[in-house]
Amino acid sequence: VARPVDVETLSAAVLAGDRAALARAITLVESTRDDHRARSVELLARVLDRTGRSVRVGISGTPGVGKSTLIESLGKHLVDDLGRRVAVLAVDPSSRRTGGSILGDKTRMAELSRSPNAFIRPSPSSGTLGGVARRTREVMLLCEAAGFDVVLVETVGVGQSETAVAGMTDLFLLLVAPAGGDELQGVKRGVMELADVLAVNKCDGDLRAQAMATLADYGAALQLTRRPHGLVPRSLAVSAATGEGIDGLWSVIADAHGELVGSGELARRRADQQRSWLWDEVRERVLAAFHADPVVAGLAPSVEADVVAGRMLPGDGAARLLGAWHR
Ligand SMILES: Nc1nc2c(ncn2[C@@H]2O[C@H](COP(=O)(O)OP(=O)(O)O)[C@@H](O)[C@H]2O)c(=O)[nH]1
Ligand SMILES: [Mg+2]
Repeated sequence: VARPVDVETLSAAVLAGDRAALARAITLVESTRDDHRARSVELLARVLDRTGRSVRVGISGTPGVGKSTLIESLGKHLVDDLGRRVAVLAVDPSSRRTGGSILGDKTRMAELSRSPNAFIRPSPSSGTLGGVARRTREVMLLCEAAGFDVVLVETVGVGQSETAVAGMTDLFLLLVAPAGGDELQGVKRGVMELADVLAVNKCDGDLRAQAMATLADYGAALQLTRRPHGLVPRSLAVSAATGEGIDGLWSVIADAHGELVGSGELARRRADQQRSWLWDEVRERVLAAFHADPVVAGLAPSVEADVVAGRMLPGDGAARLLGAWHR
């Protein structure tokens, strides 16, 4: 976006499904420049009424579990067999220096990435999780406006990224690998509670029996998780590598989605998500304005030093900094 972008032309091209325009629109939305920010707000406003009509699926699992292979396999099924248009996005809190983008391995999605009905977009390589997540939500809207009717949002299973992804999608798919014994691979209880669908991958060859045993373990554990309003969680075994069970996986996802629509739970989930997105934006902007204040910036080092040395309580320090803020 070196040259000024005519937002009206760009939004029309995005709405017409022009992939090059979509890519340019995403670059604009991901830009941190103030003038780009203003344009991207205008762009999003122009396409807003054409968004929201996709099936949004969050996909998570530890590195190596087979997320990329699964997305390739599921994506091809959706595009080739079901005539859907699939966008693949990533929420990746890690920087390039500390491990790289999760979609860096686009080679595992070689065929899907060549399809005109698929759109694969790696996440920005760095930034706070909140910042990445905000852009991913906006990118998702752009993809919907461009006519993609399934959006797969991938995240690696670390820290809060699962919560962030579950907080912007309709359904959360947790992918696990066959495990030995009855240990549940250290999957945290909170993450289990997020899972609407759990798939044990690599159910093929020598791993088949182990995968089925793992499925039984997880199936039992899933039934014990708290589900205040949600779905009864589904679980199944698949092989992303051979494609076995991948059509069944989509049936399960589509079924669950239909149930969410029918019960009104999808509308509730999306309303909650919009509300938290609003307050995320407010928090981020308030903090940015706070840090940008010269008086606060001038005072911060000494307050920080006092707090670090134990001479001042953090609460007292915060009150002093906020008191100095010329808002
Ligand atoms: N046997 C078997 N291997 C798989 C399957 N899916 C992925 N793999 C292998 O597992 C490794 C990690 O896969 P990848 O998709 O990159 O995992 P990611 O890190 O979760 O994205 C690769 O060597 C894949 O070939 C599967 O269904 N069966
Ligand atoms: Mg991967």
